[in-house]
Amino acid sequence: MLTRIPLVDTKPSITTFQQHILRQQRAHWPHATGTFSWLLSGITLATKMTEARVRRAGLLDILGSSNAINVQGEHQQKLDIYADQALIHCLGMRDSVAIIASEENEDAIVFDGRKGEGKYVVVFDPLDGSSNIDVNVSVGTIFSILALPPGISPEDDPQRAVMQSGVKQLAAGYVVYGSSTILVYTTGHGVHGFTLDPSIGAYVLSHENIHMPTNGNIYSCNDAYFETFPTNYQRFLTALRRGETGRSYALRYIGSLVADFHRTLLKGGIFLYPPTAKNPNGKLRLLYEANPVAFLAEQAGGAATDGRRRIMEIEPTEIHQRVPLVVGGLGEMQAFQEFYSA
Ligand code: P6P
Repeated sequence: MLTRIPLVDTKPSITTFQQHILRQQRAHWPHATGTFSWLLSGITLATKMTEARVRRAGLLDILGSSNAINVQGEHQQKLDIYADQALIHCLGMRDSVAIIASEENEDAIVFDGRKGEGKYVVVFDPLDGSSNIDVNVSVGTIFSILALPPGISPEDDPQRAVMQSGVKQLAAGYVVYGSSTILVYTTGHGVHGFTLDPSIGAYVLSHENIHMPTNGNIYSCNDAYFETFPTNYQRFLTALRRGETGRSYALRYIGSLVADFHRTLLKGGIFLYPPTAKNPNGKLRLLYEANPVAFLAEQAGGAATDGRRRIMEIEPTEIHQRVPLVVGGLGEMQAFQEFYSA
């Protein structure tokens, strides 16, 4: 006697990041071999390792500086070091990765013995916003994936292989370790967000096809430096505050790029880190902060400039190069441009 098995709804109630990558691969790169997807899974694994530490930072007594100083001359928080090592370890296990560059390491790292297997370059800020770790404010990991340029041997010229303009990015994303842990990424086919479900240890699709609102009601910058911003930035911010751009705004500034950008991506508005007296070229890094943020912003319908130029068209001249960053919805970016160019 046959036992009837009740029909099961096979429509997935959840889509994991891994499933989403494979779906994107089938849709856009049907002939792909899966090495790119395998690479992305290495990044997500490293962020889960970091997330576990971030969640328990206070308990593990790893708060506070490790007394090491990184290439930026900043006191390295122990979590910075852990996050950096987790990414180096996980990406080192992916034969398709030829070179990595990190905010925490002066020079690019070449994975030797890849015998031509290495096809990708990965640049990252392993733990952005580290100055906020001790006060339990959101921090994040930012990454950008590029192809190894043809004709460049990783061993011979790793720096040149890393220094590519943002339009060459194959994928970019971030993980924000906040009230929940959210991964947001793009491969050039929209921007998608995944929330980490600790009960199953998987990133689950929670924000499909994110679009940045054309106009928002929040502007974000470190107001303490206002007096040292260039006058065109001051003119724009003063007009914004007075409602002269036609909308009213609130100021929100967390001091962690990933958290400030994540809010701008979802709510719209504008984030600015202008040139200042202390950082005349801006503070944020082109390769592993501004470029991935710009790729995501543009894919979500927004824009990102250094005040004048499209971020993604800037040709890098050094790995840790700083740039001013203005990123937001098209409405605010247009208003900024009018004041900047006036
Ligand atoms: P400031 C954090 O240290 C960081 O690198 C970014 O995450 C953040 O946007 C910026 O610096 C904050 O800098 O000068 O406002 O403290």
